[in-house]
Amino acid sequence: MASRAAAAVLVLAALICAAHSSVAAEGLSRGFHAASCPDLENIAGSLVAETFRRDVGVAPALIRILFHDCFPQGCDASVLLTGNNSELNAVPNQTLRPVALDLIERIRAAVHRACGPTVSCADITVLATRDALVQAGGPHFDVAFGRRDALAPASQDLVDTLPAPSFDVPTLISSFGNRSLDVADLVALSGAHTFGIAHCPSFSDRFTPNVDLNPLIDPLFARRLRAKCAKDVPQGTVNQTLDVRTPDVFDNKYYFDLIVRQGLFKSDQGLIDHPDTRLLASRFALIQSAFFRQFAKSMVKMSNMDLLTGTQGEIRLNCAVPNKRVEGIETAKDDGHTAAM
Ligand code: HEM
Ligand SMILES: *[C@@H]1O[C@H](CO)[C@@H](O)[C@H](O)[C@H]1NC(C)=O
Ligand SMILES: *[C@@H]1O[C@H](CO)[C@@H](O)[C@H](O)[C@H]1NC(C)=O
Ligand SMILES: *[C@@H]1O[C@H](CO)[C@@H](O)[C@H](O)[C@H]1NC(C)=O
Ligand SMILES: CC(=O)N[C@H]1CO[C@H](CO)[C@@H](O)[C@@H]1O
Repeated sequence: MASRAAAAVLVLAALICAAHSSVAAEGLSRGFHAASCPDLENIAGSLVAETFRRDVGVAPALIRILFHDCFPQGCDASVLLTGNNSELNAVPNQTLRPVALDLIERIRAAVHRACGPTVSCADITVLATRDALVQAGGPHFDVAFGRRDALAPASQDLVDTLPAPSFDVPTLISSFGNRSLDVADLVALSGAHTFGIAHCPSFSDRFTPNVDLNPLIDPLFARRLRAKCAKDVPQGTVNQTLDVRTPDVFDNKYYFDLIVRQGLFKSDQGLIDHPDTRLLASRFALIQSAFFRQFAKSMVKMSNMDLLTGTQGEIRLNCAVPNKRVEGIETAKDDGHTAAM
């Protein structure tokens, strides 16, 4: 009798553990801010919606910021820091958009005004991205809270681990694999290129006269890119939508682009050509719900990479500046994207 009860308890415990781990990374929980900041999600949601009405580009801008935050050293808002050795000054970040950096800081200011400094910039970045993705037509992904902010930016070496658009599929698989992201994560998360823009220097390998035809590119598409971009390298003042079909909507049209060889980057186009990724990319082109399901799953994984929790890091009082600088000689006014508080 007793052993049966014990077994039942064990089974129950195992079930609870399994359910728990699927919901949140260690140290995070859905209700982390429920008591200390009950209005968090309302405040963030309405600021995201209001900004999206003004500029739909805020949605792709946010999700790219999240990727560039999480991938190098974890989702710790390190990418938001300004200053000498900041990640924002590193090459891949030169095109992160101010409208989204500003929005994150405006949410932080409003949330801290309502609740005190209880919510990190890292949590706010994930939350704002979740809401913006839904605004743009994408799937809802599950967000648990409790992230803390980094004290300093990631090193240049770590920022350099961000994948480049010139990568072939084996190199992309290696790059993602190094961060515990698998092939399904790669194919799905690349689908974020279904909205937003790129600047000409990012895809000059796709329109130069002796264009590398592996993977193939639609010749008419290549000619259009050349006409638009040939004179804009290396300046990068001209932009091109990543998805030529529905540039502002989060849907599965990106995978259609790949089928007709109108993927903008070599890293995109390769996904439909390489045997390791072709089946999944085709499936996502055919079945949007399959793409959305995997995308939501992969976003949970990405937004829980290498977190600071508990007493690690800090709750930043200005997303662009470590607290020791806010309190020190340098004031927040010196920095790029600050909101009045
Ligand atoms: C698979 C490897 C990836 C490569 C090589 C890559 C590369 C790039 C490049 C070069 C740009 C254009 C930058 C510019 O010229 O302005 C870009 C834009 C973008 N990327 Fe990626 N990316 C990758 C993965 C991701 C992931 C995982 C996400 C998010 C889940 C993402 C989301 C975006 C978005 C939304 C934009 C448009 C940003 C905007 O409109 O402001 N990318 N990416
Ligand atoms: C940035 O570098 C300059 C020159 O090396 C230095 O004077 C300044 O204090 C640094 N600022 C920060 C925030 O570290
Ligand atoms: C993945 O990690 C290995 C071992 O550190 C490294 O040699 C390789 O270059 C990495 N792959 C990519 C694409 O960064
Ligand atoms: C992209 O280019 C279009 C057309 O030239 C321009 O109106 C728009 O402001 C640009 N977007 C960004 C974010 O620079
Ligand atoms: C958004 C942002 O801060 N971008 C910066 C990236 O780095 C370049 C310098 O390399 C700055 O000019 C940009 O302002």
